[in-house]
Amino acid sequence: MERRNGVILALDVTSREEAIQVAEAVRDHVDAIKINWPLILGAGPDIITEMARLRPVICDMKIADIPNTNRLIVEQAMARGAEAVICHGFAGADSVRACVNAAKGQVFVLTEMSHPGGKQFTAPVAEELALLAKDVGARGIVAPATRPERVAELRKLVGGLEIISPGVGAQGGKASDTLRSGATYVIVGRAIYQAADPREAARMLSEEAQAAL
Ligand code: NUP
Repeated sequence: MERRNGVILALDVTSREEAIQVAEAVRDHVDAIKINWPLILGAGPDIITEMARLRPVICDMKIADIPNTNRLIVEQAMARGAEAVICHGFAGADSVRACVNAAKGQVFVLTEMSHPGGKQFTAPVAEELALLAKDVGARGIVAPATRPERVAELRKLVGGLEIISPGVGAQGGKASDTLRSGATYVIVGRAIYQAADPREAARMLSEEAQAAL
C-alpha cells in the first residue's frame, strides 16, 4: 500500500451492505481498510476479498495463539486477499514469528493499546513488544494515538518500521499530533463511518494528515 492520505479506515460496521457503502464512499481518501471481528463475523470472511478489490486490507484479528494456530489463521486471511494482519506480541516471539512467516513479513504487532485499560497490562511491556516486532522482521507496530508521547517513544525504538495508530476521533486522539509524533498512518473508525457524511469526514482527515506528514 502506498501512503497518499496517511489514513486507514477501521471499518467496524457489521453488515456487508454497509461495509460496501462506506468503503466505496471513502476509498479515495484512505490508503487501506482495516477489518476487525465485527465485520468478519457479521458479513463472513469473504468480505476480506470484497474489500481488497477497493483498497488494501489489513486484518485486525489480534492473533494471539500458539505458533501453529497463528500460522493457520494468517494463511486463511492472506488467501482471501489481506495485505497484512495484526497480531498480539504477548504470546511470545515464536507465535509472532509464525505470523511473520505466514504473512511474508506483512505483520503489525500490537504494543500499547489505545483505550484506558491499555495502560494496565500493555503499557509496561510496550517497549519489549516493539523490540520483539523489530527482531522478528515484522512490518510495523500498532501504537496509541490517544498517547502521542508514547508513539514518539516507540518510534525511537523501532527505527524505520511502520507505526499505525488507532484512537483518533472517538477515543480522543488527533490525527496531526499522532503523525507528528512519528506514526506512519492513523487508523480511524467511528469518526468516519458514523459521520453524517463519511466521505467528507475521510477527506478532512486525509487533508489534516497530509499537512502533518
Ligand atoms: O490499541 C488498539 N486500539 C484500537 O482502537 C488496537 C486496535 N486494533 N484498535 C482498533 O482500532 C479497534 O479495534 C477499532 O477497530 C479501531 C479504532 O476504532 P475507532 O475508535 O476509531 O472507532
